[in-house]
Amino acid sequence: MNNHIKTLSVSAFAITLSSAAFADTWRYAHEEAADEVQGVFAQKFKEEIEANSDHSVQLFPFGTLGESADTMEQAQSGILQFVDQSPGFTGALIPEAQVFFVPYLLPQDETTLQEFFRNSKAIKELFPPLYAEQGLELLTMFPEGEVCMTTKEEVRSPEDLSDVKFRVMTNPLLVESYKAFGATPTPLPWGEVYGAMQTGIIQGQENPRFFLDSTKMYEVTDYITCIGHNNFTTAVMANKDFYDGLSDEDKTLVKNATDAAFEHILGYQAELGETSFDNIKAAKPEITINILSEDERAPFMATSGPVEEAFIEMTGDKGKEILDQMKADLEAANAATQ
Ligand code: 6CS
Repeated sequence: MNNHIKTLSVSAFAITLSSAAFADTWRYAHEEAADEVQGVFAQKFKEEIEANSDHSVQLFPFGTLGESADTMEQAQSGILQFVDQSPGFTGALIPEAQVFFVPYLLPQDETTLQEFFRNSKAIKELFPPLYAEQGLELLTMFPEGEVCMTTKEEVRSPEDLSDVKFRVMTNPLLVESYKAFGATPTPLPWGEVYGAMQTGIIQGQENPRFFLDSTKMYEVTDYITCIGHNNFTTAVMANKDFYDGLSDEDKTLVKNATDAAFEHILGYQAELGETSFDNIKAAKPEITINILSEDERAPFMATSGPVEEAFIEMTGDKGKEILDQMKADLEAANAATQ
């Protein structure tokens, strides 16, 4: 081989090596199906990463790698680079994230809600160090829609929940919240919920409107009741060692992809919230959907103070700081959207 050819083939080898070193496949797991809200967010993130770099993103929807607790462990250990886990499952790891289960804390008005998620100091400044302590880089949090209850019997007041074993995500504050609502809370991972409703092990559960439709939860339930107590929040994070090891260019890539997916999902989930009850009524005309009046909501709303206290007992000064900041952020969002 003459020297010229030798140099050429060595540099071709070097180019192959360098692109192998920098063009990675990043694994990203989420808690929903590919066409549900978390899946649509993840797909947009993947498209942005792949359109703007040589990296590729492999998506793992719910069920492919286990339950939420499993994918969180995989993300913490670095098997996964990205994970979407909702605060509903993060209670044991980051107790402060349970603040999202103080009833009636988040606003019902969609514009105010979006303003809050865009600008919240609690989300952007106070939560990231708490996730970092668990080996996670918090990338964003976003809403998935108004949470409503589905039950076998009609619910008009807390008394109607007194004989109801009500499934909640595995989260101590959500347990407190449903105790305060009068039910017998039963924490279960998501994969067990449809079967448990079908067989009568539980008689109630809650989820955002779109999820009641997309998971066909209406098939195993007769009443949907909305009391305006919450909006489903989820969080996307990266393994912290992986994230810290990224070049500045790749950190910017991840940030831009997150921002694009965040903007995309805000509008997407709001539209789904509008159409999902029509779909449910079309699929099961005999279902009853009750949006409780202000008067009917009053006893549920009265639980927010005691549940807030339970939250502060569980989380101490740090939790109080977050709750106070959330309230300040919500006031600011309210003022900005009046
Ligand atoms: O209730 C649950 O467990 C599930 N709900 C939603 C809306 N997303 C994922 C979560 O696992």
